Amino acid sequence: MPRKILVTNALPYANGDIHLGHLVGYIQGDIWVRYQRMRGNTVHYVCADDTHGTPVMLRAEKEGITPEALIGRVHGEHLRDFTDFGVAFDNYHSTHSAENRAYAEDVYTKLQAAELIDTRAIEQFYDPVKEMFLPDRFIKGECPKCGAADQYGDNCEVCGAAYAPTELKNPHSAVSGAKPVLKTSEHYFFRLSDPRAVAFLREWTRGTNAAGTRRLQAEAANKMKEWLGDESVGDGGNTLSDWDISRDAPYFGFEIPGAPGKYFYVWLDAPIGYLASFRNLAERRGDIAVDEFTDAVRAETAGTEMVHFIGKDILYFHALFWPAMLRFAGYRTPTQLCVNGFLTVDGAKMSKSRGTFITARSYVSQGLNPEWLRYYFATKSNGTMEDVDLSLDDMVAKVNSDLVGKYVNIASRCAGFIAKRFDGRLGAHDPQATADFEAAFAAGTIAHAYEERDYGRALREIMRLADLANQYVNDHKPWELAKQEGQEARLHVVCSTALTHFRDLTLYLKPVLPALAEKVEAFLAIDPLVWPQTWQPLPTAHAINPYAHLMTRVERKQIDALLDANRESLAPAAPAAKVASSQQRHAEKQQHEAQSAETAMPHISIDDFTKVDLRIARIVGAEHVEGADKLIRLQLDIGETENGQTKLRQVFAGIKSAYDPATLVGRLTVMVVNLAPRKMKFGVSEGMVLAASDADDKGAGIYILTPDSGAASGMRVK
Ligand code: B3M
Ligand code: ZN
Repeated sequence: MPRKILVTNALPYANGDIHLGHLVGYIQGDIWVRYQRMRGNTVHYVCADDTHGTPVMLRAEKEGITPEALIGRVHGEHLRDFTDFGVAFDNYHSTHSAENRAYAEDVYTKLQAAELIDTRAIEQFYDPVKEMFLPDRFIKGECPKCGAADQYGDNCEVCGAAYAPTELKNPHSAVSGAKPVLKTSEHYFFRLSDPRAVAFLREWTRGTNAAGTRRLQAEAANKMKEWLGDESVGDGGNTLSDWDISRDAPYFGFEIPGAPGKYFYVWLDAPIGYLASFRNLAERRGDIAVDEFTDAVRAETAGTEMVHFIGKDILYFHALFWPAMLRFAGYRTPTQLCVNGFLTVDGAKMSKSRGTFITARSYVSQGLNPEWLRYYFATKSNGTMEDVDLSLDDMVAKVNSDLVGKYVNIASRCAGFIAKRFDGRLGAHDPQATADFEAAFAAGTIAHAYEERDYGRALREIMRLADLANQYVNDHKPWELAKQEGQEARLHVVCSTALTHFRDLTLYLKPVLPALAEKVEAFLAIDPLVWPQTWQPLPTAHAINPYAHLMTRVERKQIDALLDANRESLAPAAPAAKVASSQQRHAEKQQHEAQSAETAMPHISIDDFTKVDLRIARIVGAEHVEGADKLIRLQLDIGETENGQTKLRQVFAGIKSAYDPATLVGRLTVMVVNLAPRKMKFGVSEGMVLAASDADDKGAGIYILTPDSGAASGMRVK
């Protein structure tokens, strides 16, 4: 019986570019889907953009467009990136869709009916200027543990402490710079602490699905044990707390039915987006019984599966909240979570300053072949949650030696003789060679490895076969047979046999290298390759097409150019030239509450840049500000006069930790003069001065910019 599987990948946020870190999980998912289809199983493969939440709302505002316009544009970019990397979803939808709203409301209403929704008042930071509650990531201040400046509201990047935003010292809103105030509001909670939920999750996270496969990888199941506690101890060790599923207006999302001004938290409707995308697909296709995949009872009878590919940073949401939501709303629960680790590049976290924070787009536009990356990622995937390292030299070596040197080489050494000597037609195959080839590997090994997502193992096995196929060509040397009298028939058999081996290797590589496989199918003039029931050689007298180039070698210099491109396109690189004025509190990175990766700043046009009026300024006064921990009050001469008098500008700069005011007087620096004046507790700030610091203002100090000698107050900087 063929399996019926709904497969999903995590929904990327609609507020940033797809980068190579994302692609690890998407490529793993796509390979699995292609493998399952080659086995004759029915797979629906869906994804969508995750569109709701504060970061999208604020970014749209900053760009001066509606959130709908923003998510529409990003949707196009994301879909193009996935398509270019061969990640072929049946549907790429959006969480901002009618289907998603309907599902979210249905799930919520059913949870309410099951008495699993509670409301209670909570106190939270509120930005009085922007008039909105602030997510933790939009509050900054000094770490309550180590005092490090400019830390987010949830944890300190210097000492690693986790805390509540209310514990930050000198908190400020990253949106407006204002000092947040505490404000109470009513929130909606999903009662995960309910004994029914805890009991269900204990069973679910430990169990196996109908096929006998564990729902969670061993490491994930262990993590769950930590989170869920052990029922054999004391009170059962339950550590789950209720989950806050509402956010107050203004918020970009779905309003909660019966709760005006309250919105579903982005993480509530994000996974529901899997179902929404699937329903949208089914509606367009018309031949999919949606309920068989989504309804608890019907899914059980139909034996359908639902498999989620996710990154390890979102395990918590997918192994606790999501199955519990589904279970108590009467939906089917996931059959399996396939969790991947993070990507490192050359053993380190992706970094903008090293150029290893590589976007999917830059990879493609630099002319690199996406299948090189698919192959390399596959060789490094073993079905566990371990991090995947992209070692750039190793990638060059593996692609060149495995794919070009071993695999493609078989065809390129044999195909020409078939075309030139045998009118493009194959001859008989060599039964002994084929038997040896087939006997060399256990037929199920590769299939099993694919099923378990141990692609590295599958590829090692395939490359071992490629070695054997090459050995056969080396042993029989068609190029010598071609020169020998009376060896015509032998030459025909050797080349035909090698091409049959090549066909077999292509079949096994096809889930990883679909575009290459398609070229080979065209070259060999064969039907799309599927997993064979019984083995057949390429038929005698079968006509193939002339050999066309299949894959080029990757050169290290292409990789270096890619790194350069990513270094250049990303600003600011560390150490970052950054504005140090206290009023520059804007969230430069539109970071989601749960997003850990840095996001690149979008490109701007020269017109955008020239809107910033930068001038040389002479510091004529500098003094401490009473009651301010970080600020120095600067009086700046930018060559302006009023009634014949030099007119000074006052700026409050957050450079107190680095400078003694006395040493600043008389110096030249760079000032943004056309920043809207801002009223602060200590007076009006009429611009800002530029200073450098490391990316996170951590430890490395603050350095104000100074022009070369010869520059004078009032000169333009451009
Ligand atoms: N958008 C976070 C992420 O991209 C989040 C995933 C949602 S999956 C339902 O990793
Ligand atoms: Zn700290």
